Amino acid sequence: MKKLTIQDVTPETIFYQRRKIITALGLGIAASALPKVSMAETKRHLQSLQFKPDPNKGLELTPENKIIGYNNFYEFGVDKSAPAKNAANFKTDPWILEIGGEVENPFSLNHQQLLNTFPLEERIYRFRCVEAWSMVVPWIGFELARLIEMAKPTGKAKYVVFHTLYDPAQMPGQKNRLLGGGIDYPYVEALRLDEALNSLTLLSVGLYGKTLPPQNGAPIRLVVPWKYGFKSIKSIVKITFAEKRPLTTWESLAPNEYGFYANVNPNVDHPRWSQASERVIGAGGLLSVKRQPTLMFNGYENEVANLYRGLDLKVNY
Ligand SMILES: Nc1nc2c(c(=O)[nH]1)N[C@H]1C(S)=C(S)[C@@H](COP(=O)(O)O)O[C@H]1N2
Ligand SMILES: [Mo]
Repeated sequence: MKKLTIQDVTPETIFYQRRKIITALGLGIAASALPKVSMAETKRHLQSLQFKPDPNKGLELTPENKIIGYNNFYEFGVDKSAPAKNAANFKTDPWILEIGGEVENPFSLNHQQLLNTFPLEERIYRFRCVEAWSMVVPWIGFELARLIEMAKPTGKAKYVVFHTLYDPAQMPGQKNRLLGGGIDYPYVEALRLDEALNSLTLLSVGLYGKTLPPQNGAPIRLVVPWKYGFKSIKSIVKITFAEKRPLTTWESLAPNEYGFYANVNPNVDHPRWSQASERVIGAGGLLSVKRQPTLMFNGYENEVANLYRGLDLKVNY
């Protein structure tokens, strides 16, 4: 597979136009306050870009209404339609993201700084849930590596640990074990430092040219496209660097079903279902079922296989 670069999906000019728009949205400035051409121009460019068949990847975007209407965000309930409903009034501004632990330079970012500290890019990624459904999402965000460089991990830092907001008053699933799927909150995820530094690993603040809707993990969430979706933790308030691998949420709930690595792998089945193929969430209704073969590392083998040389992927699932 051809290496996925930003140039493949979005010309640089668009980033900067979009960055302005996103920043403006974050500040609550009306679109009319933006430079005259940018909104219409950007829209036109986006339409031609997003729907132009790509000879290298041929990735067809999942419709926006599916990406923002079919969600897993157990803090807001376990049904796919619950997060869009129950997170509608979720307060994501003000927001503080704290960065600390084994770093020389601990710091924090407020809501506005999340959107304008690092250059934003659009990345069109395959997204594969462990439940065997898949989407293609046009994310907007920045490489986690940029934030890591700023934090300057110490020699002891081996893992990067992410924490979702804990706020039972706003998150019904954190108040009620049944509603929240039996998870011990806050939701915690982690990556090895080298996985976190891979240039595919994104901190996302938007999709489809807008800031993230709450149900997709506003104001900032992780996107690790070669791993099952549960690694892509939402609504992050804390990132810490650690020497020891922490116990992550799904691993602690059912260690025989959900491993720490969670790399998409058609040859390693979930104990209760096959991972050899996946159901494509597409434009059709629930009855139009399209299946396709699962790709090794979700199609990003060239970019990430070297991270796992010598590791038995059947044991380290
Ligand atoms: N905090 C938190 N993050 C989470 C989840 C969750 O329940 N809580 N669900 C995960 C799972 S299982 C998936 S598949 C993706 C879904 O992301 P999406 O709703 O944007 O498609 O979010 C992941 N991140
Ligand atoms: Mo998932």
